[in-house]
Amino acid sequence: MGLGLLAGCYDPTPKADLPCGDNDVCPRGQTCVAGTCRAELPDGVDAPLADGDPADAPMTDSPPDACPGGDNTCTAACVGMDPDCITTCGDNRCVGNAGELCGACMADCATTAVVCGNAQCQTGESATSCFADCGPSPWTWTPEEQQLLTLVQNARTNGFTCPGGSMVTRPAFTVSAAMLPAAREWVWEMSHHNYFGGSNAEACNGRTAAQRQQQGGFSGYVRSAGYASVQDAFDNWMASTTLCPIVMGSATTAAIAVSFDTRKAYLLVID
Ligand SMILES: [Ca+2]
Ligand SMILES: [Ca+2]
Repeated sequence: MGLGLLAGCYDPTPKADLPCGDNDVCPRGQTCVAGTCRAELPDGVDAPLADGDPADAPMTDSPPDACPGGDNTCTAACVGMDPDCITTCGDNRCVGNAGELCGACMADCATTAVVCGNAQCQTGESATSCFADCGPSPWTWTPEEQQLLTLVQNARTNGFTCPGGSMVTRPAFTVSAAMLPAAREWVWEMSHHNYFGGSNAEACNGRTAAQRQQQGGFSGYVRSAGYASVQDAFDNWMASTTLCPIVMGSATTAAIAVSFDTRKAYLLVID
């Protein structure tokens, strides 16, 4: 009898519908009902296990592969979540969207190869994929650009006397949409990358001013960084014996770019 009970305990599938033992004892998982051992229903179940209701399905609110590691891509939205966004200056990887920028890590980012962080918004890069080089879209500082343009146009059409010069009146500039992208790329390098370059106006990634002007379709420029307001920047230009004559010069076409980021930067390009 003892041997039989022991064997019953270890029987993985005790037979049901056998007579109950003494004191209505049944094998584990069975209950004595009217003298016969019956299989028990699982405890605590009062509804079907699966009723097909989609609300019971596991839910996620973003694709699990939105920021996959190991693809050598770090979008701005993935900073802090994507192993590809970890920055180390000197590892030959420029991760501009994670803040590794040309001005601060020239070892990795000062290159004309297509990398995000070299302060050049290149083919295949956009505000979404490479905020570091292309800046926001839509552009954030259109009102400031309009403000600066109005100051420039008013000086030209109303007439202005540059320091050491005589009164000059000019037609308003024809505003060029074609020159605007390169102008904004440049002002973004000054403000977001905090890179001004030297008097040769070279780009952080090694492009010369002449190359930048050719790419942007302009032949001259006036720029500044660090002034607190559009008015301050304009007043500084017009008080300069070298910059004012450019603003008031004979060029006919212009674009103006302004960006307020790490620094405030202002740029007039002309042709
Ligand atoms: Ca790096
Ligand atoms: Ca780039």
